[in-house]
Amino acid sequence: MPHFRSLSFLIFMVRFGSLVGLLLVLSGCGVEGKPTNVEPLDKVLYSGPAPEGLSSCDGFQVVSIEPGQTAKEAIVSHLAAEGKTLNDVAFYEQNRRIKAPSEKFTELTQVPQRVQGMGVSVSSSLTVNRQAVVAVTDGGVDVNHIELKDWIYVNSGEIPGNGIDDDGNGFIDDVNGYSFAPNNGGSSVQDTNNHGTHVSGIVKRTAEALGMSSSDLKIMPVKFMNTGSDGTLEGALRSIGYAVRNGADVINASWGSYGYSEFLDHCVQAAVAEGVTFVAAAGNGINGTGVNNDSYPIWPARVTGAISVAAIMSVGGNLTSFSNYGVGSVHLGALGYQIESTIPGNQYGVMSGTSMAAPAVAGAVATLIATADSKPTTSEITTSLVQGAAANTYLAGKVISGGELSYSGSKTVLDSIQSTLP
Ligand SMILES: [Ca+2]
Ligand SMILES: [Ca+2]
Repeated sequence: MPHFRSLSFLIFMVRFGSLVGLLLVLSGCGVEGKPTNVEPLDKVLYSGPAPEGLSSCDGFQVVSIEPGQTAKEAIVSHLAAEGKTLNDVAFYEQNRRIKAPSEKFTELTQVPQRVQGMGVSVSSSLTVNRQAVVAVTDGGVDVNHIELKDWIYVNSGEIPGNGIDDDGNGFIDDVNGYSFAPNNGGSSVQDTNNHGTHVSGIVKRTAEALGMSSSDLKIMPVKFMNTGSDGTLEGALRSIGYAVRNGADVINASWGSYGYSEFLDHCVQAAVAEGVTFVAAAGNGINGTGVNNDSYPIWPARVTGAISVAAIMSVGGNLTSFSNYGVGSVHLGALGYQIESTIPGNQYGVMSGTSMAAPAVAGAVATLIATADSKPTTSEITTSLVQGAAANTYLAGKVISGGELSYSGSKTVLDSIQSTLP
């Protein structure tokens, strides 16, 4: 039987080899002046006159760019028709494609790792004081997966399938989250590329290993990609806005871009200001080799207030060769090499990447939030993760904490912070 299991993993690796190490990358201007997958789209987003808070995520206007027009010409023309000028606009950006980079295929050389090994074991049972919701902004989630279905967020105010926005949140039939994926928006959040279901399984397994149950943690699927390469900046922004406005405590972003986006920067900062912990992958390097995010920032991981996560080989082990790092920009490491988790159709698969490390932190953060005496602030969570990280000699000088995810260490720090409050 164990042999059979290994075989099925190998088959999976072959079938889904292109997804191993997948980190979805917003295309944009590249590092060292080289463009990376720049694919601007025929829309321009603008916000004005003063985008405040979450309006950066979903309060912008979208204008089509006609053939032969630049983004600026399109918006100037559009504004002129309304008797306005660029002075009435806070900022604008051309919409762009989200692409998956070509990642180095990582051979399966050892028994797949399960998140339970990730320094997250606890001896005592948990006292859960509140439910925590983790939004997985990604390519959708198989909400019917036998391991995940009980853990999926349910919008109790929404009657499914009746074509009516019963809870009046602006989204029809959003009973399990919502999709902002190109040409596939709507109430179905079903995963069509494996990545989001794999990420969700890591969130669930991490929290479960810490003692959380399906009533303590809910995973909110917010989809903005279909294939892993066809998402847009617009969809990413709307996904974050949806998650925050509909009760997420934590947002996981296993995607990123080396190209700066003013909208994304404002949007993520707004999410954090609303009290949502934003956990992002530090990135899988450039051409498969990790780079220093201090010099080559990746977004949204680098946004002020976000928590950036690097991928390590094993508990106490080195950084993976593909993982980005940065003593001034990446907060901590977590397991991100050959991780077993869920994929659609009641299947299981192995993937490597900072995409896998981030949701381990998201699951631990959800557990910290659920078990704290009073709901922690985002800065309390960040302090707890950094100060409570387990020292790892390979990560000294590589990440802010010099260490890797430790739930028990973080819990101790958080309890200490909260006990000294008046
Ligand atoms: Ca609704
Ligand atoms: Ca409905």
